[in-house]
Amino acid sequence: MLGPETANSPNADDLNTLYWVMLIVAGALAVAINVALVALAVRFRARRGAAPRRLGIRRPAQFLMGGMFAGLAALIFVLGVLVTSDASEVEASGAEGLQGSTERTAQRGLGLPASEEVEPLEIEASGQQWVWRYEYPDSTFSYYELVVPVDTAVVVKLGSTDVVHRWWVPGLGGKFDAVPEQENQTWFKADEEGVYEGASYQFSGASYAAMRTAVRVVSVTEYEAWLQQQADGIQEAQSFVQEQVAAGTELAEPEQTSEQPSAEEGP
Ligand SMILES: [Cu+2]
Repeated sequence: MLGPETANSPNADDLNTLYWVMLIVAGALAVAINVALVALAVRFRARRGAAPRRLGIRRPAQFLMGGMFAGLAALIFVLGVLVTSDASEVEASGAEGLQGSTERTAQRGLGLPASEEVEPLEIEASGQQWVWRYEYPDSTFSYYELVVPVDTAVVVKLGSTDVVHRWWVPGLGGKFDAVPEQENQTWFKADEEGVYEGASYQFSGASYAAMRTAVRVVSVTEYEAWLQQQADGIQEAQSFVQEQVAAGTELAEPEQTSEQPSAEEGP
């Protein structure tokens, strides 16, 4: 693949724009410099019976060229600052997104005042060796896969329980560090449903390569159904454990003792 992954979020789009601008400018410069080099070599080359001509450079030509390169560098720098600061601005959710549709808010009797800013969906992403844990506003959580609604501004609050991890889903934005005891955040607004694969990019211990993630973007109704299902599943698992604990420890103990000898077997 020549270019970066297709951008499906405004900030990823900004980064891709920069990528292409840089690539084209750098490519054009490389071509121009090499063409000039060959042209000059041909023009001033030594001929049979004649000494090579000495090329005298006039000062203004040096200033002109130097000025041009400096101007170009300054232009790229300013463009980089503008585009990256634009990429960090969290956009508002769209009409298809969570809380975006007035029809849906009316349906659920939420009646948001028109003037009120719609808050983005906030997700707590916690890196730990070696898996990502996502916590949703209602305290429901998931591991590895983050499920979010389409066309919705999602702010990802990054944290870590152990070492520095890096969150990166190329289709949805840039790379961001999750540092223990520090807050960092990024955001995205997926414009299309689908699964966006994340990548491991920062060494965080032996199994860091397996510390992948995925963002599954679904419709708002699917998201709500999933969230409910996930919450029910967690609730079920928790009450199961509580029942086991309440039923007494006799259940767990014999199992443990029977398991122990097998662990000591082997060379
Ligand atoms: Cu990691």
